[in-house]
Amino acid sequence: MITDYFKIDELLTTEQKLIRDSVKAWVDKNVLPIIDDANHKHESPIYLIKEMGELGVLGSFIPERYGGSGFDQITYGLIMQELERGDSSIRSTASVQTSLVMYPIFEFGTEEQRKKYLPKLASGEYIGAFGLTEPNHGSDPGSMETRFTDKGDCYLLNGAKMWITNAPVCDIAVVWAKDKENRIKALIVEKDFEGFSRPETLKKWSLRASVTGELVFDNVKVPKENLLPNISGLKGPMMCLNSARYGIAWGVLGAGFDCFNTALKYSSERQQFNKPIASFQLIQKKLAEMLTDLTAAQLMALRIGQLKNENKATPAQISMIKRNNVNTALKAARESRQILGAMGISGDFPIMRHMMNLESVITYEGTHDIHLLITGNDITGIPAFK
Ligand code: TGC
Ligand code: FAD
Repeated sequence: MITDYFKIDELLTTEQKLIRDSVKAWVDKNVLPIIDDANHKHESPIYLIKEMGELGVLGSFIPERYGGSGFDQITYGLIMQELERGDSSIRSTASVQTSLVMYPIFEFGTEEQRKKYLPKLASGEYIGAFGLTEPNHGSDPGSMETRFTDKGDCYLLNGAKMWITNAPVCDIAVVWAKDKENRIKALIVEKDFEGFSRPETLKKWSLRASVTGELVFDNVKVPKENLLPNISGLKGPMMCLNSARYGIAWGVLGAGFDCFNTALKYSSERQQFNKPIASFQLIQKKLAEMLTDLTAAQLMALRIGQLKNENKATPAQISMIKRNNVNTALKAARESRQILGAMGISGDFPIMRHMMNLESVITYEGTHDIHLLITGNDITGIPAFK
């Protein structure tokens, strides 16, 4: 098993390694035995969220006084890596809860909102969702149609969000909507609010162990105290995405290395033409290139983690690494699947499951091409989106 070709562990603190190893042990015990079945059945093991809360992986960088763990950004990344080694759906739950629900409440909310929601989200008592994408607006969230109007004693919310992780099982959703001046704001919508429904999106061939759905608002009355007061504009959801995209850049390393190691072991044992297939140059090329690319992606993750800890990581750097690392992991999954031949499609190995999951990860949180355009904009000063 190779997961650290460049001795990156020597650059981690004892605490970072201890936390990483405890999450690894938890994944081995609780995720690996059930995850293939969950994917086959298209069922989410969302019951694991309470244990994830006990483990301290929900709100890992949120201060302890709000129920979080107060860990640094590299620890957050290492946690995401171990969770996604289990399955992208497990990492998705932790990253949505942490970066897309707890982070905006912590960063843009009032003290009352923090105290009311953060401890319950940290423990897993509450499940959170993040509503940005709409049926007509995915890559271009600035054109969203969901709106709220001021009715004096409350806000009235109308519209719909689509492709929302954990929507059908969420207790609260952080929903981005426009006010009458077209300013993008965030509202906390609770599951029991009248007029709020959350239909499930079925028949997914990817992230089958994660529940996805819509958030539909039909004249939903939202109490005024549920508006996050300290943010206005598209930069609000984008700041949340910076955090989640960073976590994904680490997370996919878990899936990528799991594929690589599965292929390495299989190719050492599988004999064809009276030799292990690992002895053939074409197999070695695949393995060597995979490890090179995964190791480079790992080093990028560590460096961006250091920059995040110093509050110096730019959104464009995060876009670059999200794009690079997801693509690297997906390529590793595709190459590994080939190395296993027919066995590559079997549920006895994790490769096809990771590969199908990564086909979502390369699209959500900004598509592969959108991140390329963000890099293009950053280096030329010319936005090519429009
Ligand atoms: P643009 O004109 O470039 O910017 C508008 C305002 O937003 C600010 N901004 C950012 N601020 C902080 N961080 C970033 N990354 C930012 N990107 C943009 C910008 O400075 C500006 O601020 P201001 O104050 O000047 O107004 O925006 P645009 O309309 O041209 O759109 C470009 C952009 C960046 C939105 C687009 O390229 C993009 O990123 N689209 C992707 C959308 C996306 O990622 N959606 C993700 C939905 S959530 C999700 O997928 C969760 S999956 C979870 C899981 O299960 O793990
Ligand atoms: P589109 O924006 O319609 O893009 C389609 C294609 O056009 C892409 O290839 C794209 O790169 C390309 N394209 C678009 N604009 C340009 C351009 N200017 N130049 C060149 N090419 C362009 N969203 C949430 O808000 N919350 C969630 O929790 C969430 N969870 C998700 C879970 C899953 C499993 C999936 C699959 C998606 C989830 N999403 C979520 C939605 C996700 O963020 C969007 O799917 C993503 O942002 C892309 O939007 P879209 O699917 O509408 O694609």
